[in-house]
This record gives sequence, structure tokens and C-alpha cells, in this order.
Amino acid sequence: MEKVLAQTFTYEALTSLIENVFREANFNSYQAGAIARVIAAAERDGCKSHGVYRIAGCLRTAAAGKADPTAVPQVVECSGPIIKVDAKCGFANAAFEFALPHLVERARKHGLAAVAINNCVHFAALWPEVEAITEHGLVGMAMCPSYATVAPTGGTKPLLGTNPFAFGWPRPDAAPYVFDFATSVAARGEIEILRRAGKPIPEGWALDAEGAPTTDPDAALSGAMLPFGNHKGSAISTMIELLAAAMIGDLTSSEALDELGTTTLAPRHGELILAFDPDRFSAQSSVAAAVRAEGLFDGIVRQGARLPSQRRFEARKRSLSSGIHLTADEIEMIDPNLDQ
Ligand code: NDP
Ligand code: PYC
Repeated sequence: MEKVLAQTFTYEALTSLIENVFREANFNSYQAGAIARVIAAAERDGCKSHGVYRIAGCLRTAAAGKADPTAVPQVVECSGPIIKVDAKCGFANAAFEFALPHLVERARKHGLAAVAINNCVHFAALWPEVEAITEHGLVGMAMCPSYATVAPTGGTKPLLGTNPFAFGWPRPDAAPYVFDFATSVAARGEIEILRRAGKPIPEGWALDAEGAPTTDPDAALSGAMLPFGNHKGSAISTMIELLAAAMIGDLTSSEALDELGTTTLAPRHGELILAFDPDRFSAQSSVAAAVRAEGLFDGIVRQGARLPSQRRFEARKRSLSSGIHLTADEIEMIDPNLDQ
């Protein structure tokens, strides 16, 4: 086989390459397309922890019978402000794409709407979802549990997930204000990337299996990660277990791990997504709200601070003008059989 070389892709070409890999593994077009779009978007935006390195995990999860690559998500209820979607054990990304038009329509009608996705396999970043909501002029929030890899503050054993939380605010003449973070000090994907590079993790990220602080990525992955901001992150992570697991009748991170039995596959659980129509919450117009929001963002930037997602939007701009550069190793992660 010829040596694989580094290569540069357009977003569309990378999406279609990744989609083909999943199609060849018998994923249907809903699953393959939605997964390819978020993985290519992660590479385009410089979010390596949820880029091409996740492909193998998705394929492994389906091959192990823990995700249904042929699932067609079903919108089971959408008559009021709460939309219920059964992902049918497919990936969350396709379920979100099915839910979005209903969420937008319901949020406009009621001022506020929520999507509860049940029975979805989850591996992805949440910013593509809140960003998609802001494209409709709505404010978005998304959260989900994961599998138990994080100790609550004061404890030493995994109980919570890395439970991501994302928020998006639409801006009339600029990219939206978006943040999206794990409620652990770092996403598990960051530890995995450092492990593969043979590098230590920073102090304060994790405990080993005996509950002692560690900078060894292997010890961290088999021990417990720590919540961000000590008791504050621990409580926010617990809130996500309550809202996006217990409340919507789906698995908590601990239950998801029990069911999966391993952290080497993607977990199945639920996700909660909210949309707010900024026109409906006050006597002032949404234009006035937008002006005040811009004043706040200006105040942040004028202090020399940066807005969340600024790095990501700059990476996107570079990728859209000069292409998405992938190393030979990253190309092999798309499909180890590629010999271009
Ligand atoms: P980061 O800590 O890298 O970034 C979190 C957010 O903070 C981003 O919006 C980032 O913007 C912003 N940010 C970073 N530095 C600054 C700064 N100096 N000033 C202002 N804003 C800043 O994210 P995590 O490692 O915690 O999470 C990475 C991804 O992992 C997320 O997309 C999350 O959804 C995903 N994840 C998914 C899980 C799942 O179960 N599906 C579980 C856990 C995480 P920017 O990107 O521009 O740097
Ligand atoms: O990076 O922590 C993580 C993660 C867990 C599941 C998907 N991403």
C-alpha cells in the first residue's frame, strides 16, 4: 500500500469522504450524513477532540451492536412546546436534524420550546446544535449526560459524565455568541489525544484508580476525571443528570456506563435542547435586546478578553479560505484502508 500523505480538503469534500466511510459500513443516509457533517465541522473549526478521531469509535459502537446505523429517528410528540424524539438507538446527530424544524416552529409559537431526545448514542460536540438554533434568530441551549467517568467534588470514584453544556445567542451582524464545554475540567477526548501523543495531562484534571491526583493519561482514563470549578461544576453536571436523564426518562451517566460496560464505545442516553424566542420575553423589542447584548460583548472584548468560539470561528475562516489540513495520521483515522 502507498504511504498516506497529508491532504487538504474543502468542508464539502471532507464531509462526503466521511459520509462514504459510514455508508460503506451500512449506516443509512440520515445517520451517515449527520455524523459526517458534525465530524467535518469539528475539523473545519479546529476541534480535534470531536473530529476524525471519533470515526473509529462510532464504527466500533455500531459493530458491537450498541448503536443502530440504520435507525430512522421518530418525532413522537410535537403538538405543544415539548417535542419528544426517539432516536431509535441511532446517533444523536440525526435525531437533532429531525427535531430542529419542529423546535424552531414551536419556539416561535410558544416563545420557548424544548426537545427531549431519548435513546440516542452520543459522541459529538454540542455547538453545531446551538449554532443551528441561532441561525433561526433563536437562543439555544443543549446538554446531555455521558457515561460515568467524573468524580463528584469531594469524591474519588466516577459517577457523573463529562456532561457537556452549550449555549448560543444570535447576533445580527456577527457570528453568534456560543460556548460549549464539558463540565469536567477537560473533555475526555482531550485526555485521549494527549495519551496518543505520549504527553502528560495537566495537574488538576484527574485522579488515579486509588483516588490520588495524576498527570498520567492512562491512569486518568482508568481513574476519575474532575469537574471544572470544583463544587460549582460538580453541581452543574448533577443538574444535567437531573434534567437530561432523570427528567426526560433516560439513562444517567452511571446507568449508561452500566449498560455499555466499557468506555471504549459511545454511550446511549438522552439529550435536552431548548430554544427561546427573544421577541417574546419582554416589552422591549428583540432589536433592543440585541443592542444591549452587543454592548456587553463590546465590554468583554474592550478589556482584552475574547468571546468564546472566537478561536473556533477564526479556524473556520482559515479552513474556508485555505482548506482543512489533515495530517497523514488523521487521514488514516478516516479510513485506515485509504491509500491516496
Ligand atoms: P474547551 O474548554 O476547549 O472550550 C470551552 C468553551 O470555552 C468553548 O466555547 C471555547 O471557545 C471557550 N473558550 C476557551 N478558552 C476561552 C477563553 N480564553 N476565553 C473565552 N472563551 C474561551 O471545551 P471542552 O474541552 O470542555 O469541550 C470540548 C468539546 O467536547 C465541546 O464541544 C463539548 O460539547 C464536547 N463534549 C462532548 C461530550 C459528549 O458526551 N457528547 C462530553 C464532553 C464534551 P473556542 O472553541 O473558540 O476555544
Ligand atoms: O470528550 O468527554 C468527551 C466525550 C465523551 C463522550 C463524547 N465526548
